[in-house]
Amino acid sequence: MTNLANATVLITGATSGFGAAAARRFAADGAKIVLVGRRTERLQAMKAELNGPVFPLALDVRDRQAVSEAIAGLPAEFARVDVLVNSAGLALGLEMAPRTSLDDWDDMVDTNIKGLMYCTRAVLPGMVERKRGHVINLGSVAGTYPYPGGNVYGGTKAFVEQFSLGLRADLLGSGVRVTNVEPGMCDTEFSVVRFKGNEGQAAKVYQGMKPLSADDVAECIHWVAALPEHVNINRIEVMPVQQAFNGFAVSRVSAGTTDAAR
Ligand code: NDP
Ligand code: 8X3
Repeated sequence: MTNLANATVLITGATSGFGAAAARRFAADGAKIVLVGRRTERLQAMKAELNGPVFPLALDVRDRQAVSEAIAGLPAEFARVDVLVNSAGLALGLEMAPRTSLDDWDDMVDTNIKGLMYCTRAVLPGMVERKRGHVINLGSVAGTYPYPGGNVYGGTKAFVEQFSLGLRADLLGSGVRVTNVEPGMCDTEFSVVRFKGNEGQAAKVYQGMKPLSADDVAECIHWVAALPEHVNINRIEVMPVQQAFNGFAVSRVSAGTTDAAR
């Protein structure tokens, strides 16, 4: 197995959900953790909670220059990133495409695609030079299976899936591993963010079913990282037992009359 004690693990989106749970899981192994997020008070609270070497890094992953400078400027103890967990991301809204907000679309592209690209690009040269490392991306089942209102969110996660496979192609022979973790429904702050702070609407998403927990997903993230260094899990798709698939949707009225009602 890969020894994660003393490994440096940089986690984006570490102030909540999967990122925070992953930080706790890797810290339990004795890893050094770089916590990335925008909410500084949360970063400080995580630092206080985790026992061991932790470097809180307040950063907006959408800011290309800030990402590159912050990662290049990490203190020596945390500078050799062994594992990057790209968890910063969000869905905004569940509107049908003709009515959705372009600002929301921009924000999802800027965070889920461009932010993830910037963080990945910043750590890759060091990993390649050291001939070891692991990039673990948070994709989603939404990157593979479409659902109404998932439009650009699903598109960003399809990018993450294909980008992850493309990285595998580029990094062949480098010793660097890449995994796309693709969860289904998980009750984090994800739906509260998607519904712009409407906690009632967010709670309805998980009503009457048992979603994944952030710890369930952190266990998957940790498992792929802890496997022996010659083993690469390309994709790991994980859903709650109470989530599955539906049939294709069919419009039974003449063209042009229904879909406008959406
Ligand atoms: P949360 O909302 O609980 O956490 C999202 C994290 O992303 C927060 O720590 C937030 O920190 C950070 N973040 C968002 N925007 C930025 C930004 N611009 N710069 C830096 N950090 C940012 O959601 P989850 O933990 O559930 O989601 C994590 C990832 O997993 C996302 O990519 C999401 O799309 C994906 N996912 C979620 C699923 C779910 O059902 N929950 C299922 C499948 C995938 P801060 O606000 O402090 O910056
Ligand atoms: C989050 C899972 O199904 O809400 O990526 O899109 S879903």
